[in-house]
Amino acid sequence: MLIKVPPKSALREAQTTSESAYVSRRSVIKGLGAGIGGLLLSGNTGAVDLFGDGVEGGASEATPRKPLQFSPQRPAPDLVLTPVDKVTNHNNFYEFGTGKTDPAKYSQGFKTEPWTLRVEGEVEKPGTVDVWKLMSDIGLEERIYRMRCVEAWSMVIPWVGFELGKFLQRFQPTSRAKYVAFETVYDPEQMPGQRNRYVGGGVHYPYVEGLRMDEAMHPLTILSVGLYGKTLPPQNGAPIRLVVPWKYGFKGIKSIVKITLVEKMPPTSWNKLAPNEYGFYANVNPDVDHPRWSQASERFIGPGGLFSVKRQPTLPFNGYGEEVASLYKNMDLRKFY
Ligand SMILES: Nc1nc2c(c(=O)[nH]1)N[C@H]1C(S)=C(S)[C@@H](COP(=O)(O)O)O[C@H]1N2
Ligand SMILES: [Mo]
Repeated sequence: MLIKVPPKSALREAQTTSESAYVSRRSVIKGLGAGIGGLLLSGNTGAVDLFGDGVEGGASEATPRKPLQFSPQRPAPDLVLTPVDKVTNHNNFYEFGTGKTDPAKYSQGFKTEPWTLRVEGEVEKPGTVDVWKLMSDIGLEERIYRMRCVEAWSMVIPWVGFELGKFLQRFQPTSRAKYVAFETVYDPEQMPGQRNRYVGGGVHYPYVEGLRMDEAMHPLTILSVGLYGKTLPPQNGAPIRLVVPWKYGFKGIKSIVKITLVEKMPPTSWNKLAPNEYGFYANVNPDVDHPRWSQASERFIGPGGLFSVKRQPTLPFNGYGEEVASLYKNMDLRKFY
């Protein structure tokens, strides 16, 4: 069994664990109080299914959905996990409505099988991946990350996933690849918010997001396929979604069907809707307020009722500054918000 090596910059210690037969080692990464548990599930063949320009075998041979069996780890001592019922019942997924409980209510029949993810653009080897097969091949790990929504609430979530950078490398990005564009599935029949402008909060669908290439390749950036050791529920972006822990939550695009490597900065959904309120970078920053509210503090949704949320100071880069601040060293973060 291969062992996941976490980013060197952030490695604090490695511990053995016997919590699960699948788990060979747990690594704890610490950066500015942010804990990241890294571990690997099952053997890693190192192979992603690249099928050239088509999906192997066609839909009839698509890999069936298999539930994830992953033992959640304990977070670093200074991190308190948001209970799973809050992670899965307080969501933003406007395709299913703008209320916080709408996604949990209206996404339960959402069909995520089969699911393919297309990677194209500035790559030597474009391809289409069977996402359920990918999950069994790529080597999954758990990452416990802070999550900070631009609306000023926050959670701590144990994700299951893999590094986006390692995944992208397999398609061989060209030297012209400067940005990565992501797209959510467009399926108005299944997504009421895509059928009706009011239900969908006025967002122009499909939801799109983007990262600069160095952000996409950063080891903290993951594609997630699970949380709390289980397959991602539909309301959290099943079967595959982006997690960029130092950025506001809206960068974490859900239910992704396409990734395109591009030369120019791609359009992003919230930026298109309200460019003065939501930038492309969207790095968590206590010093740059949203035009309509302060970002200096946040309401942490932890154990206890939704009404016992704790006010706490917002951390620059959401607590991951040690790892990522250098990506922005010559940039005015007030201008590039
Ligand atoms: N496709 C899509 N992705 C999305 C959103 C959305 O409405 N549609 N909302 C974003 C916002 S604002 C946040 S805060 C996070 C919420 O993720 P969670 O519900 O898993 O906590 O998803 C992001 N990804
Ligand atoms: Mo958000």
